[in-house]
Amino acid sequence: MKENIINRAINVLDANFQKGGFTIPSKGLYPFQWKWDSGFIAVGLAHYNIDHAKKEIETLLNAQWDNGFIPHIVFHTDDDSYFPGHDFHRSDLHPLSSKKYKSTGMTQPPVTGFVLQDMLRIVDDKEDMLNFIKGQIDKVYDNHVYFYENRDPQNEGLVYIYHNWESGTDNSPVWDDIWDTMNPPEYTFERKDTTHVDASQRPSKREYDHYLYIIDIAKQNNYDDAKIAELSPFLVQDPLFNAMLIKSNKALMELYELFGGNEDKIAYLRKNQERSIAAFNQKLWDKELGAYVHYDMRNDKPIRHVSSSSFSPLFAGIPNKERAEVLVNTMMDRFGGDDKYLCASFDPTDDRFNPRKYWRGPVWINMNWMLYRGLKEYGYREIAARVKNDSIELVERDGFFEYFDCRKDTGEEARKGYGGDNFSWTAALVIDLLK
Ligand code: 9WN
Repeated sequence: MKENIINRAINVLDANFQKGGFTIPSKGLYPFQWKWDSGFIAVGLAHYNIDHAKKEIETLLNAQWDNGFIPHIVFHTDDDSYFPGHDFHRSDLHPLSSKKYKSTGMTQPPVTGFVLQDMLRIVDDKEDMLNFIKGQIDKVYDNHVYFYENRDPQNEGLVYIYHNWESGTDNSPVWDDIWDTMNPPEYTFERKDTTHVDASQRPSKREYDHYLYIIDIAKQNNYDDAKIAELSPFLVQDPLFNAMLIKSNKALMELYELFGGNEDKIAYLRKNQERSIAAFNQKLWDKELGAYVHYDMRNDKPIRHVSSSSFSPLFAGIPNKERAEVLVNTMMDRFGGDDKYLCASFDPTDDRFNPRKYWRGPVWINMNWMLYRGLKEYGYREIAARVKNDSIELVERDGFFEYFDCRKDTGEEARKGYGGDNFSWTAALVIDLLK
């Protein structure tokens, strides 16, 4: 059974691998290369096709801008089955954008650092992988420098995101608080996602108006970070994004230490790491909720909802033991009922929870993969095992979907997998969980 599911996962990844040296997240729905998808995908590939794993990362890093920025989508082809495409995003507006690749002008969670370390963990031929990492690591380091130098206007140790697509958790109910502060124009455009996936599982038209409006403002300012920090109606310190940065900082420091030399880079990372962890625990911890939350910098207030992003700091080793205990209790109280799979993407006790809609409640395998590892690291072996088993059970029963209903009993509906089918990171991370 285990071998069978791994073989099926390999078939998904092989079918999604493109001639250009990258893997699409899902055929039809997502026809390009996405930043954080690529990282998770490379972890799965490293188990059985090291060349593809290396290529995946190399191709992504080739699209890096001259200021260290790595875009969230690299448009390797002219495929027009996705909206908004490169002609809407216009990365050429930024003077330092890649001349080789068209891309978006926004980024995604910085997973690449810890992914390099994971690739090294997985492969047998350590020397070969170390050589590969040596050739790539400075690009990832430059990306971290970009974040600290351009995305932290108040020099706090926490970086901002200016778009919900940068968070990776696109239509999380957390953003509803921000949409309430905005009134974007009604755009006329042709949605492509809802031709691939049932509209009830995707964001609404009005939500897309907000998404496009924020990009318009960034474009009017040629994607200038300082201008965006000054003008974007969406400016958020996101716990998931910052936890990924912290996790990857740690990986980069450990890898550089392994290579020897690079003292200046290690010192830079260490200084920022300490500041980041302190600021994270001080600013993003909500004592009353017993969880980490997002902070709305534009309106200067915390966004007080619990989501799967609230637990991602476990993966990055951010809370101390006592705080981790509070956090895990919050998770089990709100998300952990026997009637549910772990872990819903949004608080099932909150009015905004929707078990079928994208980031408003369904289980996502990448979040579970990080949660599993974080829980294990803090010694919560049983809960970690439940997260792993739930993930495998959902995939085994329904297939390699993008997200899954978190309710065990969905009444009449037989299927619990939603969104894109044959979804690459679901396949990749199932391989890693099972190996
Ligand atoms: C926008 C590719 C991406 C993931 C995101 C997920 C979804 C895109 C979309 O798909 O977002 O980036 O069009 O909905 O939310 O996490 O990286 O799989």
